[in-house]
Amino acid sequence: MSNNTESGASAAMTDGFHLLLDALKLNGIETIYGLPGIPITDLTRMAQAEGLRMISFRHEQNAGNAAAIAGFINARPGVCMTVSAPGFLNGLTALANATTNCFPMILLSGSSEREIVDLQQGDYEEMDQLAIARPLCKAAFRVLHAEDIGVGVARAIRAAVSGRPGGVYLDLPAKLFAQTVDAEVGRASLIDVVDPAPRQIPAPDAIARALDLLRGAKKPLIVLGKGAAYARADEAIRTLVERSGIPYLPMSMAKGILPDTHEQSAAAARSFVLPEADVVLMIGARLNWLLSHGKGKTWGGKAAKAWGAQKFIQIDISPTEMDSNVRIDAPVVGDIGSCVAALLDGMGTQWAKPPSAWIDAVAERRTKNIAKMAETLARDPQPMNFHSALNVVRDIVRDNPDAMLVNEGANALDFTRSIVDMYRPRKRLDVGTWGVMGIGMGFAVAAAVESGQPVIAIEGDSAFGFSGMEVETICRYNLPVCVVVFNNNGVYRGTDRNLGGGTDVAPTVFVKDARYEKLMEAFGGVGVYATTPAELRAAMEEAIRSRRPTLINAIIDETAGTESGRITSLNPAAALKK
Ligand code: OXT
Ligand code: ADP
Ligand code: MG
Repeated sequence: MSNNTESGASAAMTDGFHLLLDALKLNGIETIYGLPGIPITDLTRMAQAEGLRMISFRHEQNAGNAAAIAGFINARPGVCMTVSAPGFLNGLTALANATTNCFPMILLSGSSEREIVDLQQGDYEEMDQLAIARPLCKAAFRVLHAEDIGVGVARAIRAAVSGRPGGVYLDLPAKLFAQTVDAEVGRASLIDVVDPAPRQIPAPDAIARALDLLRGAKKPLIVLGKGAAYARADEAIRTLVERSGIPYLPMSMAKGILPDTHEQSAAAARSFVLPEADVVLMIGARLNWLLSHGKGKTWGGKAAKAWGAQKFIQIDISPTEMDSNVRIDAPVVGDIGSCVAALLDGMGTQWAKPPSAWIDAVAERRTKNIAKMAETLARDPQPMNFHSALNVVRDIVRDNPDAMLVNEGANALDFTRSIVDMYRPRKRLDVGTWGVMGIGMGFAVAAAVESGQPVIAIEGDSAFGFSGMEVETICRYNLPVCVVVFNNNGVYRGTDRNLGGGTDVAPTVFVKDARYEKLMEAFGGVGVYATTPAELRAAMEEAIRSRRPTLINAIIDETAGTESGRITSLNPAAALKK
């Protein structure tokens, strides 16, 4: 672009559109997930022209979820771009969810003109977006001048990935894009962020304290969370587990850091090890609801904690995570890679393994549960149930360990988590900390785009409905995604009755025998209606082989599910029944 100067000479100019794209490119951002419209339509076109990959969605929440999980997969911020007010709000749920899950993400949103918004004069899509985003994300910034775009993007990147990762909002009023700047000045204003997520080395005394506690343990346990998967310290974590000989429990998205078939995995003995352990080493996992807040029945009842019978060592990058639910006896604050390396240094090579009584007890419970599970999986009921269907998925994932697995639903989630073993890190992507439905197709798109690997999405029929229209996106970009809808005719199951006796079906019940596979066929993908494990197996194998967008409508016994899956007790009415 060039403008005539007063002297008549031509000076190269740039503008807000290009400065933003240049700033992203300079920092290694290759893909933008978004949805065009005023004021960002041209920005999305220019992004393609400038060599960025623009993945355009049907609803911003799905684009946001895609960006969030791209952040988790790559440990770099995933970027989502939305239009003002309604588009921004659609993307905001994903930004808040990313922040809750500690995924680095940047939501870039066009916004309306400050002068009009602030006087509430009724601008097109008027909304004070910055104020609304701020409490829902880790950081929020607005850029008003094209010369500040470089700083705005740099601040967003640092805020998203440094310390505890999270979601960042960057507000870009429409006028910014058309501002012009001398190209040389513009280029000089951009920042190539140096060391965006600096290592945080733990204090030596914190390491010594943790090792003292671990050394004295009779029944130690390691809990691996999704922070451990995010940290990409896979080798160090494996060495720590194996050298220490301590049984470990992977949280859902930590499955696969070590293969689930590892002999030290205590996943199949969860309800035994949590209350029994005397020293628990938490690595990148929070003692939130998913771990019963570190107390109560799951952990051996009141007595266990009150008597200090259970001690906690916690490795986390966020110092304020310590003592959030129970006393942390040995806090280790730092990045997981550095902390685990320091623990390994301190342990040396002659570390004594835990007492065999503990190892044997865990192994016994594990073997018993695995045998029980094998028995259930071997059954072949008519109609197909969660177990017989997941027995197929389990084999397919075992045979394709690099495939990405997306998973949401209630029973469809909980049974998949315990039945389908994972073999590699960062392959299992699910509803996370909030247990949120709707991540499915956004995660599946990003998993395919970012990894290039086949994606298997195991979806409850309700869960699928939250993002189902994105099968068009999957077909449009011809992504190797195999969606399996576990169709049990409703939320949890399909047999509930209208308690008022009217003609409306119960709130949890859907149209019977819905033909979800036709949705995929409508856009040129492959649709399969599967009523038996053999049909499901053949369809999944073909989907993986062909890499064609596929939706398998897996018909599951509508009576098979339980209310809220494994978390029935969290329903308020459960308290009334006690
Ligand atoms: O030790 P024990 O004996 O206890 O046994 C455990 C393990 O040891 C054992 N195990 C094994 N055995 C043998 N072999 C192996 N390999 C093995 N591995 C494990 O198995 C058991 C269970 O193990 P697990 O899973 O590790 O242990 P547990 O006790 O379950 O762990 C506790 C938790 C809390 C960590 C775990 O349960 C967990 O992670 N839960 C997550 C639950 C969750 O997030 N659920 C989703 C939310 S539910 C609800 O809110 C839904 N909504 C509402 C809604 C939402 N969420 N979002 C939005 C935006 N709007 C609305 C809706 C609408 S779900 C839902 C839709 C549901 O309908 P669908 O049609 O989609 O789904 P269906 O139910 O399929 O119909
Ligand atoms: P899960 O749900 O699997 O238990 P959580 O999301 O509750 O996991 O916990 C993840 C934790 O990991 C968070 O407390 C976060 O601060 C921490 N974390 C994330 N990345 C790192 C890292 N690189 N180093 C240390 N801690 C990290
Ligand atoms: Mg269902």
